[in-house]
Amino acid sequence: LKDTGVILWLTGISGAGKTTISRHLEHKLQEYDRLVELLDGDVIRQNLSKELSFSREDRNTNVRRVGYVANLLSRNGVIVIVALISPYRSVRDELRSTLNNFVEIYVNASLEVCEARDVKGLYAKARSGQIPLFTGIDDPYEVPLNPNITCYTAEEETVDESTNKIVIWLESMGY
Ligand code: GGZ
Repeated sequence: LKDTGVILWLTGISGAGKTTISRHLEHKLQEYDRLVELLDGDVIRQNLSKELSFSREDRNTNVRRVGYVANLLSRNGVIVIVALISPYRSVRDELRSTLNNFVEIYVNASLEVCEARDVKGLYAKARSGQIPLFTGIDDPYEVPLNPNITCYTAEEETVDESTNKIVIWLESMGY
């Protein structure tokens, strides 16, 4: 991989596998001796975006903030992996058109599958009304219409396959 920075933006609903793929990808890219930084929604919301709610406005603020930081890093040659639900198409498109080297990666697993897995028990809480505005339950997720890459994480691909798909794409695009 050549040494320009890039923003690998993983979008998808909770439990689709954004964090899992991100961690694998991080390790894989480090094998190429590249600087890699992971910006994960779960972690970002504990520090950089601590005061933000899950309203549409606050989610979009979160997404724009992370886009801003990702840009600072990527322009200095870092490979930035972002794992955010980022449910609204308009703001994703805004970043895609304003940021250099922005790669939109749709981590695609159906709500049915994610809810059945319910790794963190969040879907059950959302269904019982304990978490309002939960993406996929009572808040929208707008699927990417033209992502650069789609990872099918329900049953179709293993984590390794999804990760390799991204690396191969980067190589084929000259990164
Ligand atoms: C969606 C929520 C919510 C609501 C808490 N809706 O899968 P997780 O648990 O570990 O990661 C999710 C994280 C979502 O934060 P993001 O910053 O990625 O979202 S956004 O891009 O929309 O700003 C989920 C948890 O926080 N979580 N409440 N209401 N996910």
